[in-house]
Amino acid sequence: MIKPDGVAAKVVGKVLDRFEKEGFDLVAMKLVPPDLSRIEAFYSVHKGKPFYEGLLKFMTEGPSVAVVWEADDAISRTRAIIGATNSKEAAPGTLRNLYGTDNRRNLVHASDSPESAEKEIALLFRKEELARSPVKV
Ligand code: FUP
Repeated sequence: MIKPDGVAAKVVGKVLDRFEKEGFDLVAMKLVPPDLSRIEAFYSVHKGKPFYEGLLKFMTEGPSVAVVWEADDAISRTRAIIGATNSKEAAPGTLRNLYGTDNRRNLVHASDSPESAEKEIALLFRKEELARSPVKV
């Protein structure tokens, strides 16, 4: 997911380009209007944490771009491409290092396990919107 800061900064193309260059296959993509209840469901695992309210406020600032990619070892490779959660600590050349700002405004979200990918994809896409189905929705 390219978060509202990435859309506002007009770096959507740069993020997509990076994944395409890594050989990831596009499965689904769309611009998602900010919708509080969906974002609450998306981040339900963080409910009650000190940063939760700020995270919701940021994620409802504007639209995000939801993308489903397919690749071998997609989850670990994506972590390496995007860098650490805190953009200030993300390794040089990672997307968050290049285009993120801090711990909250960190450009992208990436699923951290097949189970969270399944849940997150189901929150954002109908089954018919997936060009291939890497996970059951
Ligand atoms: P990540 O898996 O890298 O997206 O990071 P987490 O799942 O740990 O955190 C989810 C989101 O919560 C982060 F992308 C940004 C936000 N967050 C904060 O705003 N402050 C924090 O201290 C930690 C996370």
